[in-house]
Amino acid sequence: MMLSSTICLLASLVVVVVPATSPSQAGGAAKAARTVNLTGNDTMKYDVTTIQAKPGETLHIVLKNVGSMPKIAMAHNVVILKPGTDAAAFTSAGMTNRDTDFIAPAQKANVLAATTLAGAGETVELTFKVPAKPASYDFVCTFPGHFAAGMHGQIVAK
Ligand SMILES: [Cu+2]
Repeated sequence: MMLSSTICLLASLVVVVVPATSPSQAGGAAKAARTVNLTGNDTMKYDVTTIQAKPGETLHIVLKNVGSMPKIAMAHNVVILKPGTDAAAFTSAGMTNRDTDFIAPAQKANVLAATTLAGAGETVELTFKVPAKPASYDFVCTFPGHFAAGMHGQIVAK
């Protein structure tokens, strides 16, 4: 048989280790998304409110609602806003828009990425490719009243 000997061709994997302090140059091959886990609870708080990121990296944000109240009364999401968006105005505009996860249709252009709403015990997620330019991105929970109660945070990309 021609195939009596096995030839293994090993593709050489080159692992490039970028120093943690590496500044602006974020170019190169797309890397796997980095997972960031958050929780939301019945006191309307995220457990993580600042997410440090590198410009150009892809974040996979996973939110778990660790509370126990019924979803109709207490649900959480993560909505990342375009820089410059007035987060208070954004969330109050959406308060009556239950069918669109409390995001006003007129405000949709200010959303860079969003999860759906998670009720008690549920997990929701989003993928966000951080733009190459260093910036900070507010994220909010759009469930009525939650932003005012402090349910918001920031992705700091630098
Ligand atoms: Cu919430």
